[in-house]
Amino acid sequence: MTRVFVALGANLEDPKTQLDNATAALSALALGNSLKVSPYYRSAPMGDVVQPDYVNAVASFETDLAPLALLDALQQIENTQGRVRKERWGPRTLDLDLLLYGDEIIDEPRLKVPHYGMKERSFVLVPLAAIAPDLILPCKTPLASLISENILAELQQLGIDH
Ligand code: 5RY
Ligand code: CA
Ligand code: CA
Repeated sequence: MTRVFVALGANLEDPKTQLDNATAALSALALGNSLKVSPYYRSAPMGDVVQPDYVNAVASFETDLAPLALLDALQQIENTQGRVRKERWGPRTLDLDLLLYGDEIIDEPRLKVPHYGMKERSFVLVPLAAIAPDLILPCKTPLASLISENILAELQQLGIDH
């Protein structure tokens, strides 16, 4: 039995409903009553693609699925909710990213865990902290220090003194 964390993102076709439907589907993967879901956060799109704002959240649950079986299940939920693969990093009805699989480090062609971008993305770190404030990543870094670093980097980019 392993506790896993999954990032949810949507910016097409009523994003909040997409996240509601996705969390209902995730609850079917979760053992017992282990599912936790963060609040939903509206966030400006990161990356170079012009696209609508996102609604982001993070869910966590316990599972007996192996990592690749879990990845298959997440991709099936994306497909069921009308995910169409067009441009890279473009808008989507639902994106589910496996962030953490217990404290395992996985480096396979189909699956890299921890998720490569999570340490630099407030739209992942902030909802993650809402359900797991004391989390330490497999690299031993506390989540709270990643959030502080991110806030400092964002202030620096804006040219705000601190
Ligand atoms: C950067 C580039 C591409 C960050 C950067 C992506 C989401 C990224 C998003 C999402 C929000 C994407 C991947 N620098 N913006 N942009 N939420 N996904 N707010 O889920 F994330 S495309
Ligand atoms: Ca993503
Ligand atoms: Ca993804």
